[in-house]
Amino acid sequence: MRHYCRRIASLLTILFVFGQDAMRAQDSVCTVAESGDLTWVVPVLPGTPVVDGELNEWTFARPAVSATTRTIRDDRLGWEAPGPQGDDDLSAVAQLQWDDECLYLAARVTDDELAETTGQKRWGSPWAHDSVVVRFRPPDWLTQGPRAVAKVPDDVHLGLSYYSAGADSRPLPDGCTYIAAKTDTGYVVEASLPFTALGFRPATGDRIPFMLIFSDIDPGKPADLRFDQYGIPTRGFGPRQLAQIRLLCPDGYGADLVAGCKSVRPGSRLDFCGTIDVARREVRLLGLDVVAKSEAGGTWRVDCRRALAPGKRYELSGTLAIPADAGSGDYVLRPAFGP
Ligand SMILES: [Ca+2]
Ligand SMILES: [Ca+2]
Repeated sequence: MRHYCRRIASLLTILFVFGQDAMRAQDSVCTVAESGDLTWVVPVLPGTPVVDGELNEWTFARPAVSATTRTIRDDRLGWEAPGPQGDDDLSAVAQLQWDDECLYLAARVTDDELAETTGQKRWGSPWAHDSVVVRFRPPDWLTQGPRAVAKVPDDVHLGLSYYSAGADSRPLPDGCTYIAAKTDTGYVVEASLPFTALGFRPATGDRIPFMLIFSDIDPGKPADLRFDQYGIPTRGFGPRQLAQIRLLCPDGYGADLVAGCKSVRPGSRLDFCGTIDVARREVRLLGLDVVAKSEAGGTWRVDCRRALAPGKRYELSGTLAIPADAGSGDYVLRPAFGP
């Protein structure tokens, strides 16, 4: 909570600086400021694919993750250690979807040589195989919050390793499953990863530190070229250096808001801050809905009309005047969007 209070204090400073953008509704203030692009946001739209190794229901026109020599070296969206010899050696695109139960991942990997894996071979490390390793840092605000469902490690690695036809896939924990299949240029992977493996029930707007690591074993090459790997998107290995998955609504945006306190008194004031990512197309923010958890508390809206452009992150901050006739109790804040 101390962290949130510091954040609120700094954002209220921003509110002062960008005061000309503030829109007032009675005594409430809601300020919206553009804060950057979505370079480090991995957008995830809702959907429930059939996980069968066929990627027919996926589109890769705008992949959530694109791992190529260019994106790693020129766009500086990740690291390589050691680096592949080019996109034919190792490159990939990946896409994600989510529903109330699972995060789904599909990846098309280009790999010039597959390390065949038989049913008799013990799996061992994902880095000893051609693998798509999915890494999460389940955030404390979800794993220790009201939607927590299971205790999980600080760092979750799931090795989605290629396996030969007739062999079994790598066993994964917590109900996670995947199918891998050979293609003319490498292999594909399709996975179903229950949110219980990340320790919480999901909600639109959730942000989860995340990266993919593509591991490549080429057994027929000289010793110094038999292994290479990409990690993307990431600026490093700390939780704040990873990119973040953002769970979006069907219209392609996601928001999370933090209030200074969850319970309010009539006539009091409530500070808040938060972010909105807009991934797909322009949307119109109408304001903030303050929704009481009990029916007696009522609901009201603070106007904050603003068009939000795609490809951008926005910071919201402000303070709400709680009406004198509002009921006491717990409230949640929700951004309201409309035409
Ligand atoms: Ca290769
Ligand atoms: Ca390989």
